[in-house]
Amino acid sequence: VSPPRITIPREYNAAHDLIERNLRAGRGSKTAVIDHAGSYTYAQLAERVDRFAHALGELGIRMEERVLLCLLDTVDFPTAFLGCIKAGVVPIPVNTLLTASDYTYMLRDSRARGLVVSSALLPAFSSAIEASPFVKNVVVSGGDAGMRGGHLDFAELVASPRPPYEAAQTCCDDPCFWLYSSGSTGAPKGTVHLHSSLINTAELYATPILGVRENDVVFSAAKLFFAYGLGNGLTFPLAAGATAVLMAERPTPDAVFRVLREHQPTIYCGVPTLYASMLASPALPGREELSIRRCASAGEALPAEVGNRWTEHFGVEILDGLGSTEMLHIFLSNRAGDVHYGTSGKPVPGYELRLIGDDGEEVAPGEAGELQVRGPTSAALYWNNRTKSRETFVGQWTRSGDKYSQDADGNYVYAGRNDDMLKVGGIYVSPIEVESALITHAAVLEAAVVGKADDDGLIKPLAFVVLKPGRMPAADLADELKLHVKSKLAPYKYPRWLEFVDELPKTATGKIQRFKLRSLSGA
Ligand code: 3SK
Repeated sequence: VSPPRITIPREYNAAHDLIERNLRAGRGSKTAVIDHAGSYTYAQLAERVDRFAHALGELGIRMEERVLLCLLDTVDFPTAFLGCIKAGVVPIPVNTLLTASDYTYMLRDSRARGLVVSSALLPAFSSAIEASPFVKNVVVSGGDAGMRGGHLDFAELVASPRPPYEAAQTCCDDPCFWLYSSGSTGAPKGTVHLHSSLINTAELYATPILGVRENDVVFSAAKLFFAYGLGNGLTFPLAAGATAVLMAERPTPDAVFRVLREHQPTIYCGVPTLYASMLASPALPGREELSIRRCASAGEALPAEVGNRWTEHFGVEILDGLGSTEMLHIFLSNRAGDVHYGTSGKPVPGYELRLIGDDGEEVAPGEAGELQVRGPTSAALYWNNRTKSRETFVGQWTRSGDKYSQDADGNYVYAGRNDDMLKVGGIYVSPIEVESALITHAAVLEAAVVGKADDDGLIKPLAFVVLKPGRMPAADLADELKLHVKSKLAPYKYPRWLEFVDELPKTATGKIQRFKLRSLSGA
C-alpha cells in the first residue's frame, strides 16, 4: 500500500483548518461537540474559538507564548486549545491528575504566560501559580465566583460577541502545541508539536485505519490531555466533520456506560484497563443497546483475552494500536477485518518502522529489538532539553523505548520496555519516582518498584520494601505506605501490591537488579 500523500500549504494554521473546513462544507448547524452541559454546533464552536483568541490578545498574550491548559473534558477544552492555536499562542494541555509539585515544574519549565484551569483543579495550582514568575493571567473554567478565587471567568471571556478572528500567520512547521512526556528519570519533557501534525494524524490514521466519517459520533474515554485522547476526541471528529462526545467525569465503567447509552457513539476509544473493567462490570450493556461500530485501544498492549471477550459480547473488533506522545498518535495498528489480538498489528501507511538490536543494527526476523519510527508527525524536539532530544529524535527516526518483535505474518508483538518505565492504565509511571516517594516514609530504608500483571494481564506497580531496623512488616504498615505514596504522587502511581523483603538484589556496584525482582513478580 503506498502511503497517502498529504500536501499541507506552507502558510497553515491548524485551528483555522480544523474549523473552516467544516464551515466551508456547510456544517455550521451540525453538532460538533456534546459535553455534560449541552451541545455546540460547528458555527458555535467557531465563534467560541474566535472569542477566546481575541481574549488572549486583550490579556496581552502574544504569538509563540505558551498557555498551560489543565482542563476537564468539556467544550472549554477545544475552545481554549483551538483558540490559542488560532492566535499563534502555544497551548500545553497537561494531565489533570498530577500534583502541585508537577504543576509547579511545568509552569516554570514552559514559562507559560497564562493558565486555563477547571475550577475543580484550581486548588492544585495555588502554590504553583505563586511559584511561577511567568504566569500573568489565570482563567478558570466552570464553578461559581467563590471557586474562581478572584481569577478570570472563562465563560465571561467567551460570552460577548466579537468580530471573526483572523488566524495568526503561522506556517506548517511552526510550533503549535506541546504535550509533557515522562521518562524513567528526570523531569517531564515538553514535547513540541508542529501545526502540520494534527491533520496528518487524521489523514494517516483516523480516516484510513479507524475509519472516522462525517456521520460518526466519536467518544474517547481517554482524556483530551493525552495525545491519544486529543486525536480521538478532538482532531479526528473535527477533521471528518463528525460529532465529538466529551465526558468530564473520571472514566469509570458506569460513567462510560451512561455516555454510551445516552449519546449512542458509533466510534469508541478506550484503554485496556477500562475495556477489562467494563467487561467485568455487572452493568455491561447488551450489544443491542449500543450503536458502536468501531473501537480503538492504545496506551498499553491489549491482552488478547480482553479483545476476544469484547468482540464476542459486542460483535465489534477493537483496533489495538501503538502510538506515542512524541509521534502524536498511532503509527502501528490492527486493521478492521484483520485483527490479531495479542499484537499491535502492522505499520500505518505513511510511517516506516524498524527494530534495532543492542549492536545498533536491524534485528533478524523474529527477534526483538527497539522499535523506531519515521513519519511526518514526529515532534520537533523536547523543550530546553538538548540531551534528551538528541537521544530520542535521531535523524529522521524517533526512538520509542518499546521492544517489539514481528510474528511470521508481519504483525508486531510487544516485548517490554527498553527502560524500566511502566504503563499503568495507559499512562507512564516511573518506578524511580514511586521508590523515591516510598523512601520518604520514616519506616522505609530502601524500595524497588517493578510491574506485575493483574488478573486481566494488565501491568500495575509492585513495590519491594526493606524496612529500617526496628520496624516490623505488617499489613497495616503496607496500607500506610500505599497511602503515603498516594499523598505524594498522582494517585494512579501508587503500588497496588507491597512486599517486605530483607534486602534488594543488587549488582556489585550497588545497582538494583530489577530483572530479578520482575521474575519474582511473575511479570
Ligand atoms: O500509548 C499509546 O499507544 C499512544 C497512542 C496514541 C497517542 C499517544 C500514545 C502514548
